[in-house]
Amino acid sequence: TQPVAITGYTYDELMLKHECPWAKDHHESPLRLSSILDRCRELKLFDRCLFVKCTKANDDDILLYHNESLLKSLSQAPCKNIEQLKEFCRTYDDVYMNEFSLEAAKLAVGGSLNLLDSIMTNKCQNGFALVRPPGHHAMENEMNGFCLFNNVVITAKTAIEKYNLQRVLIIDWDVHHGQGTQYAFYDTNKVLCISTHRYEYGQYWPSLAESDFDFIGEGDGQGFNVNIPLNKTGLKNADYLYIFFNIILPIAYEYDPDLVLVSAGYDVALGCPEGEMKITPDTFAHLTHYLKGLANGKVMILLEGGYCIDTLAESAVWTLRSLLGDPCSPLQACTNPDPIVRKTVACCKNVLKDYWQSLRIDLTDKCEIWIKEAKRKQALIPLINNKIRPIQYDLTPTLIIKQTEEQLLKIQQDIKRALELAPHQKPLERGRTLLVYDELMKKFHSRGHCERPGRIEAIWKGVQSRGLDQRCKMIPSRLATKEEILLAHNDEFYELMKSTKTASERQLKQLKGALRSVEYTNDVFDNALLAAGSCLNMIDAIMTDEGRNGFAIVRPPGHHAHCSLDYGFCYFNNVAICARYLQRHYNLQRILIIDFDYHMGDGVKDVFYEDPGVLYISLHCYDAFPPNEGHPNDSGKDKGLGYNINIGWLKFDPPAVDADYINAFHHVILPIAYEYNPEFVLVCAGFDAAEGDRIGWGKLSACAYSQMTHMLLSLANGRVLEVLEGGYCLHQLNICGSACVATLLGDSPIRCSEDSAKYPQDLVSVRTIQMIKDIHRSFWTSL
Ligand code: Q9C
Ligand code: ZN
Repeated sequence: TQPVAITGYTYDELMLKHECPWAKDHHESPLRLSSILDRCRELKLFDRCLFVKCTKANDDDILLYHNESLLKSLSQAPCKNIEQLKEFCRTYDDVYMNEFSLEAAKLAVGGSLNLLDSIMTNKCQNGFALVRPPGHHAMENEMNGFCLFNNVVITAKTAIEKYNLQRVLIIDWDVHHGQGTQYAFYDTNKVLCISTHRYEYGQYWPSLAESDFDFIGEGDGQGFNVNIPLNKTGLKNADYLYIFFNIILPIAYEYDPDLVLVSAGYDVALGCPEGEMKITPDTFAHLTHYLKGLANGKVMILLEGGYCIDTLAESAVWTLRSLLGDPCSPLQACTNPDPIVRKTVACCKNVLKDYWQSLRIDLTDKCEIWIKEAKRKQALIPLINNKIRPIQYDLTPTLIIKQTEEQLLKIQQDIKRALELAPHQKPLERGRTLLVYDELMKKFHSRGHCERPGRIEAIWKGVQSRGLDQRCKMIPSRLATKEEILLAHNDEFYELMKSTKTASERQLKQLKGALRSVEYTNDVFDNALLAAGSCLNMIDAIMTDEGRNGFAIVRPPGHHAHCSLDYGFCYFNNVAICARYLQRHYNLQRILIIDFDYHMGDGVKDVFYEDPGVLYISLHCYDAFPPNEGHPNDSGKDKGLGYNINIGWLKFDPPAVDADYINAFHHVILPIAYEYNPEFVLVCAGFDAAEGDRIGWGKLSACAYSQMTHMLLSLANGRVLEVLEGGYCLHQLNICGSACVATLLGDSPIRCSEDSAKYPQDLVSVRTIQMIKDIHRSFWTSL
């Protein structure tokens, strides 16, 4: 049995003594760290974490990046005398020191390294280094921008040297460009650096030419440095999600790192006077959640900047909660990413497209013009040449008073509203993942038919053999009532189905003749009622917080069943009934259904074809049964137009691979899902696109299923119910089904193991995604 994931954290009280001796109101203040600690304690988060002791790094650690002369001059800094200290600091760009600074900086490095050790030796799954001074501006030979030693660089180098890692991913979402980090790994592919930063064509500090998108690394490192410069302030959640979905996640998945390090500056958060961006604190839970899908969940967050105390603490808290596996709070209004961000992302993709196959969507000739435009604007701004530097820097802290009273008040109100919109819910005490399974559902069988009782048994055995049932809460099965079946079917059909219960052998045969690709026995009616009713029990349990999410191991499947017609091994449409039930009994306005069965759920589609209250997105092989259904250009009808999305792979050989499915999530499903902002996610969980299925011709591995499940957990407050549909290879049902349950429980999703699965294998799948984007752009602003 795999243990529950543990989250580590580290800090040291001494870090609170590092303070600017000549400007007590300096915004890189001890209060930053203490307010994070206070807020974590208030929410009792540390009670759920593993404390990792902070110890001072030794010189050898520091020398992994910095040189002797920096170390020497820092140890000889005239700490006792403020005037001399000022003279000393003046030779660096925007740093201060006091008598505690050197020790604090060594603790920041040492704490990070101890946390790395804990993660690499599996004492914890992930962790947060709550450290200061920050690090990402520090360079080989100099301190810079409040940073003394480069914590993240030394951590990455240690990961490579001590633990022999081949690929480390550094995500730097601090609002400033971590130039110190970029320089450290510019010529290596062992570290992939991805940074988003305020740039304004070079006007914004540190005003370097090399912070722009065209600096992509050199030598072995070509393509492994990704700069995403932000040429405008006031950017919002939708903009950062756009960047994540369109460039960061595709590259990160293709890179397939062994470890993820995050230079987590919260100066992009709403209210920070340095960044002047508008990211709400709960967004960081989402970003962190997606990074947890990589590197077998080995994710380490390192605190960098962040200067609005309220949103800094709240953002750090949301990051930590996400590491702990708490659900993300749904983000509001993720629409209309800024045109300037779209242009930048297009420029980035253009310079990187030869290195990363996953970026080959939405490439455009217009880019050439945008690149020229960006370079022209940049040329107007005097950039710093790092070789020619002033002898002395100004020591006055650049404080912020440019806002008027009125503006400040407005920001305070915005912050208040953002915090109210994402309140902290207590984590559920009762079991978080629910299961329903009942041997009675094995009763219905038809000799030799592939939709057979062993299917649900295979999943159940997979779940048991991994000890997952012990960590889940079992929900009892029950029969659906007639009224419930009528939520998605008509009376006539219900009665016809009911008649099979007592029908003679001869009558059953006659029924089978009429257009139907299903089998009838006297057991099928009750069995189908049991499947539907059990799903509804799961819905009730999730909606009353008995659990957070769940998997319904039921048969017969349902997604091909229409209002008045059984079809394709399906009788009652379990998932459609669930969605109608959520509308009727819980008054939900927006339900997302994701269908990853090899076949499209024509029944589900039909029921909600004109209903914008249900967004149906299906990934399937177009051309497979049912015929002539699920073409990408079929997008719904009337009020439901745009709410039916067919990711129908326009080929069946070679089939879509794991990376194609993951790519479809990044480029299509997630942007649309965030724009829709569902209150509940239902999944038609069919496993017949898996390798070796005899009905489907797919090639997926358990990796795709666990990754898809993981990504969906970021939505709807984590309310996700997966319902078994197809899947006819018992081995794959065992492996893939239990992979989904493990992921629902919060275990790290599985990495794609084979190289072939990491990136799209042929252009047909890429063209399919492109076609869907082009069709749906008119309905969804986020595309
Ligand atoms: N002298 C971090 O957020 N300001 N550092 C420069 C011009 C530098 C921020 C002003 C701000 C550094 C970790
Ligand atoms: Zn910063």
